[in-house]
Amino acid sequence: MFTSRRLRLGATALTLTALVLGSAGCGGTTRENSGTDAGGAQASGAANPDAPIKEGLKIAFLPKQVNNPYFTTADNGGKEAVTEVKGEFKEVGPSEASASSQVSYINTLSQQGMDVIVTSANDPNAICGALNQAKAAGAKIVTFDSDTKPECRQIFVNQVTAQGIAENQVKLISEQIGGEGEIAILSATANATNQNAWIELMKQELKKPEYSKIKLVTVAYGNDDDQKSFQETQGLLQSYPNLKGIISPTTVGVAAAARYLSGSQYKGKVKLTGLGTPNQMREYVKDGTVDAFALWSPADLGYLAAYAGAALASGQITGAEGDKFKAGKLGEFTVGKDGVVVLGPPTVFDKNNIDQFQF
Ligand code: RAM
Repeated sequence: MFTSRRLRLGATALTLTALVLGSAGCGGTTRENSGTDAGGAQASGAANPDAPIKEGLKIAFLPKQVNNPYFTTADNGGKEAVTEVKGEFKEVGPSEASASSQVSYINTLSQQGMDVIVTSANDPNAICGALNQAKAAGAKIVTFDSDTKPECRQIFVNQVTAQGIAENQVKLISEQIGGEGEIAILSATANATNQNAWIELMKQELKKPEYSKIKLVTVAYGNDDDQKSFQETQGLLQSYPNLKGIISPTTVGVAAAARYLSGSQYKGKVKLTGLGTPNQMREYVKDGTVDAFALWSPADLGYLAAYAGAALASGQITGAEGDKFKAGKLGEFTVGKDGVVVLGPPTVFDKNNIDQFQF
C-alpha cells in the first residue's frame, strides 16, 4: 500500500516499503459519482470534473494550534499547493488546542470572505456553528488531520484511515514490549476527534488474540502541551510501576514523553512509541530511548487539503462519494464515503531511516 510519491523519497522507497506497517486505505472508493452529498450538507449542483481551478482563491489554514511544528509543516505544504493554483494563502490559529479556541478565527475568516477554510478540529462539535455560518457565507470547508461531524464540512482529508493508525500503533508497541505487559496511552486533548477515533480502535485492536497479554491500564491527556505531556508521563510511571510501554499518538506528547524518559531511570526499559515528527524524535531514537515510531507526511497532508479546497471552490467536486480531483504532484484522488479523502499509509521511522527525513 505504500506509495513512494507520498514522501518524495526516490531511491529510499524500497527500503521503506519493508518498514511500513498497517493496512490503511489508499484514497477512497472508485465508485462513480453517486450524486449524494456524503460529506457536507451544503454541496449543491453537479460536480464538473473539467472545470478549471479558479485563480485568486483565498484559502485559509486554521490548525489545532499554531505553535506545533507538525502544523507548521502541514500548513507549509498547504501554502505550496495554494501557490501552485495561484491562490492567496493565509494561516491563523490559536496557541492552545482547546475545544472552542477556533471559533473566533472561523468567524473572522468568514467575514474576510475566504473561499476555502481548511481546518483541523479540536472538537467534533464546537466549531460546527461557526463553520456552518462560513459555509452559508460562501466558503468551502475542508477538515484535515482531525474532523468535525461530517455535516459541518464538505471534505475531510484523512492522513491514514483510523483503523490503519490503530493497527500500526498497537503493532509497534507489541513488538517493542515483547507482546506482553501493561501499557498506557498518552493522548492530546480529551476532545480531539482524531485522537479519540484512534484510541477507540486501538482498544478494539488490543482485543485480538495476539495481543491478549497486553493490558491497557489508562489513557492520559497531555493536551498537546509540552509541559503537561511531560508531567503526565512522569505521573504514569509513578502510578503504574509495572508499566512496560506507552503509546503517544501525538507529535507533542510523544516528544515530551521521550524527553522525560531519556532523562530518567526508565530510559530504554519502558518502551515508547507513537506518532512523532522525525526532527523532534531524532535525538531520542539515537540515544536509545525510542526504538520506532510512525507518521505520515504532514506537508503532503496540507498540500492535499489545499487542492481539495481549490477543487471544491472551483466546482470540480462537491464532496460527493466518487468525485475525483487532481492534487498536483500527489496525483489523482477519489472522494470516499462521508466525504473522506485518504492520503495514504504511515511510515515507520527508526535508527536506520530517520536521517532521511527532515520535518
Ligand atoms: C499532534 C496533533 C495532530 C496529530 C499529530 C499526530 O500534532 O494532535 O492532530 O495528528 O499530533
